Parts: sequence; structure tokens; C-alpha cells
Amino acid sequence: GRSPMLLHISWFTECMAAREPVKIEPRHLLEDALETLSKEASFCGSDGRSLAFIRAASVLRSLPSTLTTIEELNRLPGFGEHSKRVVQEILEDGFSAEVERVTQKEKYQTMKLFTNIFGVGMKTANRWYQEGLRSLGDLRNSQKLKLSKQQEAGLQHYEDLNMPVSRAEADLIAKMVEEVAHSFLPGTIITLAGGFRRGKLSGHDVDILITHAQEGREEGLLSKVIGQLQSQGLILYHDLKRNSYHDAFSPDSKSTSNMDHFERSFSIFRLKVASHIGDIGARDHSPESSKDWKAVRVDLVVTPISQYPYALLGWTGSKHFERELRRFSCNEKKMVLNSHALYDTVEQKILAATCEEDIFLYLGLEYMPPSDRNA
Ligand code: TTP
Ligand code: MN
Ligand code: MN
Ligand code: MN
Repeated sequence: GRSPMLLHISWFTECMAAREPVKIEPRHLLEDALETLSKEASFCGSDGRSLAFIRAASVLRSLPSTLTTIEELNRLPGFGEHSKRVVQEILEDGFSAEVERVTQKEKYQTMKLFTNIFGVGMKTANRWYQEGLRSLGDLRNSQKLKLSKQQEAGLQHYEDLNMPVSRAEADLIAKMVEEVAHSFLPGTIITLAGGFRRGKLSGHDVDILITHAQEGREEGLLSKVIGQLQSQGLILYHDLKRNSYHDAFSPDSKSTSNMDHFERSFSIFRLKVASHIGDIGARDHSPESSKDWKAVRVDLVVTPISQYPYALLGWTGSKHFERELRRFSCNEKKMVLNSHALYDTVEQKILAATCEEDIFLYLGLEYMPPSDRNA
């Protein structure tokens, strides 16, 4: 049979051709419901079930208009019985009893709260839940809890970090980084990747790629940039990881890890924002309301220019798009794709690319602009 990626792409193109005005509300209702069930499954350790719900939500997202009948649903690829049942329920009753039940669950609520802390994964969140911890207050007040520096920062800035980052804020941060980078190395190329490159108007963080047209010139730049920003009081947290591509990684390794091996820093910036004094918030006289800065998560990734197209493709996302693309290249093309390279396992060689278009060409796919990768 045809791979889901191909099915998805040809079917998506047909849909785009017949595009109609989109009703936003109900569509989000359905997607949110499926995403809730996906989260719940992952909290229970059922990654396969979680992925099935993500796939179904992604199919809905790429529809040209809102689903209204169960017959339309039956014609869609990638929908399992469970997802179908939930969507049918919502179409008929306006809500799903199962989803309502899940969102009421104490474990679901707690796991969601804890995994939204920067530096806290499923394992840690689950351990804390098993230990009886339920709230951020519980974590903050616990005497025996051992938090990593990252988790401490995540907890400290929880409220800010869970507020959406605007496109304007992302542009501002990219400009700050560019200015400092240029002061050390003129010609440094700074690219805003992640959701913002896909055209999203807001995000949970800012993803920035750093490279230079001359291979090797980018080495060592990140620590200088971070150091400079830090001396200006603009960094609340950072964790510099050096490049580990050559000692920890071979492109044909069977590793399924999505983590890559670039020099990088997952950091928290202290971004100046317009003070709230004078606007509606001024009625509230808590010290919070006069705070003139906001903590923002920033991922800084340094890539040699020879790997830049792969890093750009990998860091543009979405996560689901990357997962499907990697699965497609492995299953259909016998090629291993990651953020560093494309490895042809038949020819046993790495395929060099100068731009994203080259990579799509190697994979035998039509080029998809970033705005088509929101699946
Ligand atoms: P995210 O920043 O997590 O997601 P996003 O930008 O799509 O959405 P949001 O608005 O919520 O921030 O990840 C962006 C891409 O980076 C994603 O496709 C996965 C990729 N990525 C890597 O390639 N390697 C890594 O080590 C990590 C952490 C992410
Ligand atoms: Mn992002
Ligand atoms: Mn995210
Ligand atoms: Mn990110």
C-alpha cells in the first residue's frame, strides 16, 4: 500500500484545490479533544495510542473546511476506530464524555501541570505524582525534592514560560542575537525556525539557527554570544552543550532519538517588555503588574553550513511532520534523515544538500513550503 506520507500529500493537494472558507471553532473543538486523548495516552505510557490520536488530529488540521458529518470522516485516511468514535460523539452531542472524564482526572491535570515545567519530562512528572505532589506550590515548598538547575528555572518562571510568545517578541530576540553575533563574527547567518518559520503567530519558545557561510567559522561563537548577553543581564538561564556530532553519532546508527548533536543552548532570556502601568492592568497593584520584563524560552542551535539545510528542515518542524518525513524516508527510500544529514543506506553514502529543496528532491517529494508543514 501507499505510505501515509504519500497518501497525506496527494490527498492534501486535492483538498487545497477545493479549498473553501474555514470555520475555525468546531475544528479546534475536535482537534483539542484528540490532543487531550493523545496526552492522556502518553501520560499512561502508551506511546502508540498517543501517536494514533496525534495522526488523527493532524488529518483534521489539514482539512480545507470543518468536518460536519460522520460520512466525511469515513473517507479520511489515518483515522482509527477510537478517534472516529470520539469525533462522532462530538459531532452528535457537541462534546465527548470520555474527553470530559479525562480532563477531570487528577492524574491528567497534575501530569499536564508538571510536564509544562521547563526541564520536566514524563518520568519526573510521574514520579512526583506517585510521591503525592499535586501543585506548583507542593514543588516549591517541598524540602526533600531535588530539582535540577533547569527545573528550578522552569519552576521559577513557570507563569511567563507558559504565556505565548508573539511573533514580534520572537523577531526582537532574533535581532538581539544577530547584533551580538555580528559584533563577534560579521556575516553570521541567523534564522528564525520552529513554528514561527511555519507562519504561526505565536509559539511556546523561539528557535534560532546560527551558521556562517565559511565552514568552521561558527565554532566557539555561541559561548561568546551567550557571555555577552549574560553580561547585559539578558540571560536568566542557559545550558551550553558542545557539538557531539563526531564522537557520539554516526548517520547510519539505528538510534531513534530525535535529539541532535549540534552545539546548542536551551536558554531562558529576560526580555524587556512595555511596562503595564497605564493600561488596563494598572488597576491591579500587585508587584507583578509593574514587572517590565518577561522570561522567554529560546533554543539556540549552531550548525556548520554543510549541515545547515538539514538543520533548517529538522528545526522547522512540526514535530509530527518531521516524524512522518523521517518514517517515509526510512520505509520508502531506505534513507536515514535527521537534522545533520540524509544517509542512503543502499549506496552507503551521505547526500550533500545546499538547500531544503535538494532534500525533498532526494526523497522524491515535491517541495513543501514551511507553511504546509503544520500537520
Ligand atoms: P519546538 O520548538 O518544540 O516546537 P515548535 O516551534 O514547532 O512549536 P512551539 O510554538 O510550541 O515552539 O520544536 C521545533 C522543532 O525543533 C521540532 O520540529 C523538533 C526540532 N528539534 C530538533 O530537531 N532537535 C531537538 O533536539 C529538539 C529539542 C527539537
Ligand atoms: Mn518552537
Ligand atoms: Mn511546543
Ligand atoms: Mn524549541
